[in-house]
Amino acid sequence: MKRFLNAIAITTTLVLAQSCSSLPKAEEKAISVTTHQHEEHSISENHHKEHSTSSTVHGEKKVLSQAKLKVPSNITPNQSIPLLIDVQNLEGKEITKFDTFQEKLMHLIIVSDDLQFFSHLHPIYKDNGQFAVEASFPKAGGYTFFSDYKPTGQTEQISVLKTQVPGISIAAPEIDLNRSKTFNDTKVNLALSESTVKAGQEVTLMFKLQDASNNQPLTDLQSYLGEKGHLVILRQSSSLTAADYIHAHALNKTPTGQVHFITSFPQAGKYKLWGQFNRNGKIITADFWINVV
Ligand SMILES: [Cu+2]
Repeated sequence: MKRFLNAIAITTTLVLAQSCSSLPKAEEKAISVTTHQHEEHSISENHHKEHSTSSTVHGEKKVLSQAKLKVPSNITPNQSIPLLIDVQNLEGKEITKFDTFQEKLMHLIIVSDDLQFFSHLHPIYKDNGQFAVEASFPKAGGYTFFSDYKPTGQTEQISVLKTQVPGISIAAPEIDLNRSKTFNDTKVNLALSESTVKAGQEVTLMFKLQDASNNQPLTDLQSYLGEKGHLVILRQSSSLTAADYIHAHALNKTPTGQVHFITSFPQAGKYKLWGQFNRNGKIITADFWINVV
């Protein structure tokens, strides 16, 4: 149980243009990825293991930050786990000033690597470049974190972090391409502007939200993090990277009970989408799969 393996470090630096869909042109974001997997450190209560990300150069925009994730050395499923994320410049010096965007200093998306689990959290800034948040992990297996933040005066950064919840992971259920689902008292229907979604092609994703009791369009949608809705998209992959991650913003003008997004999918594959909406103070997370050819 208390063993100590050598760290395996995998470093990937990638650069890509993320589509930021409320804008007519794709907005470019700098993205950095590195995975440092320190498997199974020996334990002491406050001993965290670290995973870190590295740098990227993106066009003329130089990326000047990296993030490190600290998690307890042995994560038990379904328990509240304290996470720390340290943001630093490339020399390892903490970054202490961040701009608020979409109402928060940091947006953190956590998914299980099979894309069955999704969580959208907002870590709180503590001090010395460190953010803290609690998360719980439903089952054993790999998890990927997309940490989204904006150091003051810089472009938005996405750092990809990974951790492992020990134990035997259960096989993921089959991919379900159903376009109409009910989430508690809300029925959500996803319609696409294209009958076949092709890689690289712009597509409008239309979420139609109805009250499940009477099938009437929702009239009690409110803004969520400053917008009509948020959409996170990930491509199914054996090892998730920033290239698989899309965060789209809702279009402003849509019919009652509908939230629309425009995006494009960078490559063929199976993608999972999580649309998030605020129904009268309660956040609805509506997940769907899309096949891109
Ligand atoms: Cu957020």
